[in-house]
Amino acid sequence: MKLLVINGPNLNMLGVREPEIYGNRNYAALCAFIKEAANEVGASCEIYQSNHEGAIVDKIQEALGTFDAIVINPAAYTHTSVAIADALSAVALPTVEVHLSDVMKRESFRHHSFVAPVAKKTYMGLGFEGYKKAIRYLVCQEE
Ligand code: CA2
Repeated sequence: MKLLVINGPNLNMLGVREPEIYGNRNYAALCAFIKEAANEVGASCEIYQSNHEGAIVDKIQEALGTFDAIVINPAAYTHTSVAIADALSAVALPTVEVHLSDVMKRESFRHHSFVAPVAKKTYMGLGFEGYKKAIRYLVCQEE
């Protein structure tokens, strides 16, 4: 199975600030963790990070015919982007939403996700482990 993992704005800043929310490990460590999680279940994966909404929409559209499933942490666009939700809906690839932090325990503006209704599942508050769970759910139907 070919997985596309998309990380939204500012996730490339991991490990630089706000360790109490996002942990001490940096973005390179997250990418290594995701690659390892995919390897463990025999999947290939491409990891894409962008700070730009339109670039993420383009990447989702390009996934059609190239990838079998999408793992996405849309970061702040989770709470604002109809365009990203529409793109996921348009390509109709099995998608799992991931958040490092538990957004339901944070500010109320983070409680709503435009992506959740088009995702098969959402993992939040599990740190890096959420990406592994998303990959295992898509590849092995493991909850
Ligand atoms: O918990 C998550 O994974 C989020 O998607 C992260 C987003 C936030 O806007 C969502 O509400 C929840 C923010 C990612 C920014 O990450 C930073 C990492 C280090 C320093 C500053 C920001």
